[in-house]
Amino acid sequence: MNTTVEHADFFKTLTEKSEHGSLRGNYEGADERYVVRQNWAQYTPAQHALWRQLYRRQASLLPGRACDAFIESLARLDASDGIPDFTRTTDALYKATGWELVAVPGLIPDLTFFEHLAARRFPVTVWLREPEEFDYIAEPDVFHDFFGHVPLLLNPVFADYLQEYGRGGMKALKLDALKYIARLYWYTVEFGLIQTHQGLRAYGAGMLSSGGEIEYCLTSPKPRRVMLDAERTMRTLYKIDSYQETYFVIRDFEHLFSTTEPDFAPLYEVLKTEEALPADTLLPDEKNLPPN
Ligand code: HBI
Ligand code: FE
Repeated sequence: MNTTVEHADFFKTLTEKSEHGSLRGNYEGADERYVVRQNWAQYTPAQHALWRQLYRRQASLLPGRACDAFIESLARLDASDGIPDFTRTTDALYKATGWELVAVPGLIPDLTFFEHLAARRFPVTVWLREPEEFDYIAEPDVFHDFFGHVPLLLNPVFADYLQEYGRGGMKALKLDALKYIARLYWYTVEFGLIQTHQGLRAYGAGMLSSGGEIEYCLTSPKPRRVMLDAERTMRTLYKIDSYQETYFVIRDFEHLFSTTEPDFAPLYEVLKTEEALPADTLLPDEKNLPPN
């Protein structure tokens, strides 16, 4: 199976699944914002051990592949010993950038997700994958959400970007433009690359929490690597069940912030008249950046 699926459709399917009780999380105790108690004491020694294994493997892949801001911030989170207690992380995070972590059962509705981000609250899934899922898991778990997403919340510019993204998401829903803003999220927060003096580095949680794509995205000659541009990125379809066919590259986190800051309402009007671009598109005037 290797199909291009719209992110919005993907999440719609998941919402339907949750209504039929087949999303993995336990949504019963969730409040109206889908927040639950992490219940840290309930994690078993085996789950903490699996976390340490996941952490050790993934941390060993970061040098030369993840951007420095990610590596430095991950170390500051002090999360190598076991599944972290979110309240402890929040203490450090709140002091650094005013962000908090909230525990959620798993995927949550788009509007709720955006509202959390706009209020500088990052939703982190509470459950951990099973040992058989060490290398791949379809739904985000605590390892993906925490290891992949939380470190960069310590970076002030990225922290502001993600809040701005949440505000943009709320506006996009009103303008019937979810699929466009979801593509931007996918190609930045999940699968973004950044230029450095040492070459390309990963900053997206999707590849930073993946054993294979973290190397593929930087060195494989197969995928395209093009500079991030709001219109181009929001026009581009993406793969949810294979490595990406295109990565969008930022110069620095200011580039990311300034791309997201403008009011996208006029751009959505243009995008609605345009055909979406397949995930493997390279436009005639576009430079395909070389792999490392
Ligand atoms: N819920 N827990 C969780 N994590 C996400 O990344 C997420 C979500 N709900 C909706 C959603 N993402 C999308 O709206 C964005 O990825 C665009
Ligand atoms: Fe994610």
